Amino acid sequence: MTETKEPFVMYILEGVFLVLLIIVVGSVAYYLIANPAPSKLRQPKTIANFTEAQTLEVVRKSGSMSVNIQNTDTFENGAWSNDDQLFISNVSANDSLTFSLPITEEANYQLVVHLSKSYDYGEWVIKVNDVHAAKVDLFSMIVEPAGPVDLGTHRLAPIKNTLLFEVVGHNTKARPPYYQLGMDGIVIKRVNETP
Ligand SMILES: [Ca+2]
Repeated sequence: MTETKEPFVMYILEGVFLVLLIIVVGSVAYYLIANPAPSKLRQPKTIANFTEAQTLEVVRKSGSMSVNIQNTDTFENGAWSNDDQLFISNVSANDSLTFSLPITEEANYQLVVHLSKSYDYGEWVIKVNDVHAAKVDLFSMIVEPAGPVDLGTHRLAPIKNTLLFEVVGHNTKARPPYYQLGMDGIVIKRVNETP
């Protein structure tokens, strides 16, 4: 009887060993999947003379637009300053949103806005002090930074200077709700050249 028990015990021990091995390997694999090493793409972007969008005062918004800070660390394509953007949602056709630019001294300033693209973002016209500065189509199949949009050089005094975003349509490939907007922030850089 003892001769037949020894192999049986060995089978049991081997089985227990295999189960433990599977548990250990599975746990390590789960940890690696759940806690991936941070990608370099997800490190926040550093931009000189940058003002975060959420620090701009909203002086006017039409309709029932919602303006919220959105964390961008789950977006895998590209990097955003401070790992966030100002997300403008619940936008209807012809809606507009106006910010105030923080200017403390009269000078010439180059303005460069950093926006985002996504499958449900709209086409927007951007105006500085009511003067047309750019038109952008923010549609993309993926969520990604739109790249710098140069709004030109402007002579700005420390009065109420406005940065207006006006929705003018959407790409034919855009998906509902079509007209959204994401803004990382704006470069406000003092320059010598005149507008
Ligand atoms: Ca930002």
